[in-house]
Amino acid sequence: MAEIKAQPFAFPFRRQEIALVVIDMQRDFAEPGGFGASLGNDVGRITRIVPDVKRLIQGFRDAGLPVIHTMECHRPDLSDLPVAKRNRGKPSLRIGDEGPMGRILIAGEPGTAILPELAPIDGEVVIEKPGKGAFYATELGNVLREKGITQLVLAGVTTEVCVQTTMREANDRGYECLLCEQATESYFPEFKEAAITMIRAQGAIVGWTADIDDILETISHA
Ligand code: TIU
Repeated sequence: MAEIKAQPFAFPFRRQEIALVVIDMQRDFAEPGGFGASLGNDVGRITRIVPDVKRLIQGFRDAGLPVIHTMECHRPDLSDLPVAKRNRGKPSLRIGDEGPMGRILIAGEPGTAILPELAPIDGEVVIEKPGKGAFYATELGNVLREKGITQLVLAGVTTEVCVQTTMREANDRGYECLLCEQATESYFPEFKEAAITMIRAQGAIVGWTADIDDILETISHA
């Protein structure tokens, strides 16, 4: 059986059952004036991983493997936004407020869009999610079931918030999850390192982590 070199041990690769899930590579988390910046974060860290996320997406496309994108966003009437989420963090601009890129984290607004370099292409599933995890209140579980997917490679932002939450949701649902270390980022480098370490601890208690080149190497020969 093919394997991807990974930690804490090799990831058992099943070509027919694997998909890439790219979490929340949106302008709101990566550009000044968006949600991430409104929480006081240095958003420049996020843009630095764009070339590697792009390379990973291209590798999956070239191998004919599915790519799924997620976007953290809410309905314009805020009916899917808990008051507790809106008020959390005392942001300078709250979700739904008008910012320089449109309304913060609202579906259809310019700032909520996926970064143009990483935009989905025709046929790729885009999941709009109101929570940090991509399974809560979305169609992701059904989409994966219909495609026969049981293994997820994860990329995107931020490592310890939406990526890790999604990975934990997936792990509890029985998916085998592999996090691409170079294609994920946090506003806090120490949180990225800690998330990677805790995910693969205890014999991959949440999942595996791997180097981007090791993932691309295996999928390119599949
Ligand atoms: N604030 C933060 O680190 N992340 C989020 O709010 N959302 C995602 O991680 N996508």
